Amino acid sequence: MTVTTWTVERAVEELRAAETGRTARRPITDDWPELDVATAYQVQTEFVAARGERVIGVKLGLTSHAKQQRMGIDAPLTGWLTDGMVLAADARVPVGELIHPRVEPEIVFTLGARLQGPGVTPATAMAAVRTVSAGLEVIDSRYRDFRFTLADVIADNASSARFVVGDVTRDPRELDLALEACVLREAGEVVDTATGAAVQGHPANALALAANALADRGLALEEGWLVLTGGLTDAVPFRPGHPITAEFTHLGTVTVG
Ligand code: OOG
Ligand code: MG
Repeated sequence: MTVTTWTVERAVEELRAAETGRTARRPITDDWPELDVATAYQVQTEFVAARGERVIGVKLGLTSHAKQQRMGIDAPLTGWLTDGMVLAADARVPVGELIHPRVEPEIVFTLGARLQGPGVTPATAMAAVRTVSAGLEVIDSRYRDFRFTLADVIADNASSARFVVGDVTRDPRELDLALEACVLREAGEVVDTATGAAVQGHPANALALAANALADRGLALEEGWLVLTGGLTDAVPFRPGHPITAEFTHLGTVTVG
């Protein structure tokens, strides 16, 4: 019989070491196959707390077919956003601080009211939204080759690293976000396209999903928080000198270089 010596604390230490040492590791579940989703969310909370930063919102992961297919996981998940993850508009990707960054376009909500599940519908979710913006998320899995199970990626705070939010803010009630289009370019070349419908049929569904999933853990989305609703397309590996741009129909253009 093998006795596992893994604990939440040990998993947090391993992920922190991978992040600060910029060394991808093998999936935690290779060493700790018993790691379940509930325990993985405990690891996630402690892993983020270890950064010593302020939580400013929530991200959804694996909300689009493109992302689910690429990562081989068909369940959406949530992670935390902190003030230390924010990049200024047109910022450089801090490649010297990251392992193997990838970039993906997202639709971003700013909440004008607290949103607490259970029972949040897309309509009640949207009633809590103040503005909608374009964003680019820079993900950076602490696992080698971005290879992980659902529990692994939850523990790793959904591969969070950095993100940038565009400076155009719109009232989502004036737009049909399912039809909001995004053209993703790398060094000027179109690499992918999508509309907001890629995210759970409509980004409002992703927001409701986040509120209800957090409620299962006794948590809520707070007024003023940002919510990244999940990559609309597959993520693009970042290469210095090859800026990535997401151009949206009504939400403007966001670039990281
Ligand atoms: C997991 C993070 C997923 C998204 O928007 O789907 C995510 C990964 O792809 O490494 O941020
Ligand atoms: Mg993302």
